[in-house]
Amino acid sequence: MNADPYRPTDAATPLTLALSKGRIFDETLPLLAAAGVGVPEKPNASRKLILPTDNPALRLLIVRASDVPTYVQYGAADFGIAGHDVLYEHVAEHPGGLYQPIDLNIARCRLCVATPKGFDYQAAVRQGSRLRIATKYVRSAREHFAGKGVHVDIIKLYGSMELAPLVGLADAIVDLVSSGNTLRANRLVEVEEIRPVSARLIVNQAALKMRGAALQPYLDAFARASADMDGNGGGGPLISDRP
Ligand code: PRT
Ligand code: MG
Repeated sequence: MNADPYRPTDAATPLTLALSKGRIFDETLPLLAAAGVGVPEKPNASRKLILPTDNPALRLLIVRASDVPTYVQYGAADFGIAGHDVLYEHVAEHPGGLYQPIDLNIARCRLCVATPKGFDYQAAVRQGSRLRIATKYVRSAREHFAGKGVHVDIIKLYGSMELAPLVGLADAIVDLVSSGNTLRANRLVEVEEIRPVSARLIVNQAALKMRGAALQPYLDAFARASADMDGNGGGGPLISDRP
């Protein structure tokens, strides 16, 4: 008998895929379709946090984007989909327990440094000024500026980084940019790209051992579909437990 009904281990229990609603959910639907899985209910419409699929062997767990690695690491979900931005920060504080077998090439954007229009970032860097940086991505920002030899004070925010330079909280932000519309709307400009970002499939290491046969068809289908989606034919397996 399973002692803990919240941690099902029975092979009859559906596999659980953790992901966030919004762009990651939307861009995952074609990957699920490639694996032969349809999702009849949408997270916003249903408000359910556990969504069934049309395959009784797979269910979806809808969680906050930054919580996806935690659910997978602790085995509450067998696998999940999370942005590299989120994973890079998570893995530094909670190493181990996660495989990142596939770059899914979805939810693509770039992690950037942005400043108010008119702020001479290159001059500030040349002059060795100490910069105040607002960001949700503390590890990425710290490493980026350390690599350039720029002294920074990092101010951790949880949302709307774009606001910080407008009200004098920071000189610059480190944030994700896709179309650039949010920066433009707030009179900010991108001054440096730190790295491109896309979403990864992550797998709980124990689940891979115990339920590998059930997981493998999804890993294969996602790898094929994401390689097709990537114009360069890239993507594909990339076994590592580090982002
Ligand atoms: O929104 P919430 O606080 O719940 O969590 P979240 O922001 O982490 O989730 P969500 O769904 O917004 O993002 C999930 C993942 O999508 C992120 O972890 C990224 O890997 C990826 N992604 C891709 C993005 C973007 N593109 C993106 N543009 N995540 C956020 N943005 C934001 C960005 O932070 C900025 O505020 O969109 C704004 C910029 O967009 P543009 O198009 O105006 O440049
Ligand atoms: Mg968001």
